[in-house]
Amino acid sequence: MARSRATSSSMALAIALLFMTFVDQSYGQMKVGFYNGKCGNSDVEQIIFDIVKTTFQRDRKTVAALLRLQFHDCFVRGCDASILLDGSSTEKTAGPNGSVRGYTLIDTCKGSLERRCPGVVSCADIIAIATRVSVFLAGGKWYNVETGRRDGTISRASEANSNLPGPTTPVNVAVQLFASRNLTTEDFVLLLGGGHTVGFLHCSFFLDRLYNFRNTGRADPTMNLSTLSSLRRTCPRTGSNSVVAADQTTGSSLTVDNGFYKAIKGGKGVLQIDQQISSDPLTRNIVTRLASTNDFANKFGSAMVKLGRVGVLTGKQGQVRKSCRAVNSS
Ligand code: HEM
Ligand SMILES: *[C@@H]1O[C@H](CO)[C@@H](O)[C@H](O)[C@H]1NC(C)=O
Ligand SMILES: *[C@@H]1O[C@H](CO)[C@@H](O)[C@H](O)[C@H]1NC(C)=O
Ligand SMILES: CC(=O)N[C@H]1CO[C@H](CO)[C@@H](O)[C@@H]1O
Repeated sequence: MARSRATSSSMALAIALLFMTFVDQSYGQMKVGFYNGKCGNSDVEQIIFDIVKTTFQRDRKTVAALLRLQFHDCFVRGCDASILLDGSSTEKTAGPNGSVRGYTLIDTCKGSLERRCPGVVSCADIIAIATRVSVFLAGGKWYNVETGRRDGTISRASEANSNLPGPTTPVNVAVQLFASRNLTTEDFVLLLGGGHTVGFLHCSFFLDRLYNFRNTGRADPTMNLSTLSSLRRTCPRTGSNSVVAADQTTGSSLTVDNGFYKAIKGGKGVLQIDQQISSDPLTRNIVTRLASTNDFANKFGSAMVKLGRVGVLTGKQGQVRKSCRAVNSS
């Protein structure tokens, strides 16, 4: 009796172990500290930290560049650095990517790492590590990033055009788009607000709200009137290529904080979707909570970690590129 119980429990253990091995393979081998001991005596995350810090100290907008870069990479074919590939019709040539920046910073990190340990650190992981560093330097809480991603070999402009949401995408559609990437409604609100708390927006993306909202010939009635007149000064009806802060809370536009949620609660959202998450029944309670508690500070990092899991290539999938801008020639 006792013996057969022992046998069946060791059987169960063996099955559990087998199952865990299987799960481990199918869900990939990402983990915190994947590069520990893999780059000679060099600390991969420290090398990236130092480079991002130098760039950030020259230009605090580096955090916006990297957050948007990671979002656009992960939403198209997963977090596989496909956005970095050069070519005549790759993702970076697509309309929604027109103002994405940060490519040379990633090149600098890659160059430094290739000199120390060639072919070890993927470009997809560099994006995730560098973005985390910039979030921390801009006032966000430190979060541990999982690493072990491999780089993709395919990049298509058409896929960027069809997978990235736009400023007038309805909230419920955006929620679905995030859900299809295993991101909850709260993750969506955290990520949109965490990105747009530091970003700058070109007039063309919200001009309709200032002058001719849904062809009414008037401004969007949900916009705060003092924000409306200020945005109209920066963005006249025609001809402006200026930018305004997506976070209209005074003094908060370069900091990773919950200022964005406070701003949209006061009608100061700049993009249509930014304003709408404060009133849509799917998201408004989350916005209210993030505007008035420490939840954003505590949860943004884990939402970024989940963003970093979307569609990753691991193990023997993909490759580790030699240059982030080109697929390895075989
Ligand atoms: C429904 C979701 C989203 C929509 C429709 C959207 C749309 C946009 C648009 C239209 C711009 C303006 C680009 C320009 O003026 O050149 C922008 C900027 C930006 N977005 Fe989003 N976005 C979304 C979600 C996110 C997320 C999840 C993040 C990051 C976690 C993010 C980060 C940024 C940043 C940082 C900028 C400013 C870039 C800069 O200043 O260089 N966005 N977004
Ligand atoms: C609009 O913004 C102004 C200036 O920040 C603020 O005093 C006012 O309360 C806001 N209006 C509404 C309706 O939220
Ligand atoms: C979502 O999660 C499931 C189960 O963990 C996984 O199989 C799937 O690949 C994930 N989807 C994306 C887009 O990452
Ligand atoms: C870096 C890059 O290729 N940017 C392109 C993004 O898309 C716009 C619009 O198609 C192009 O004008 C940019 O050159």
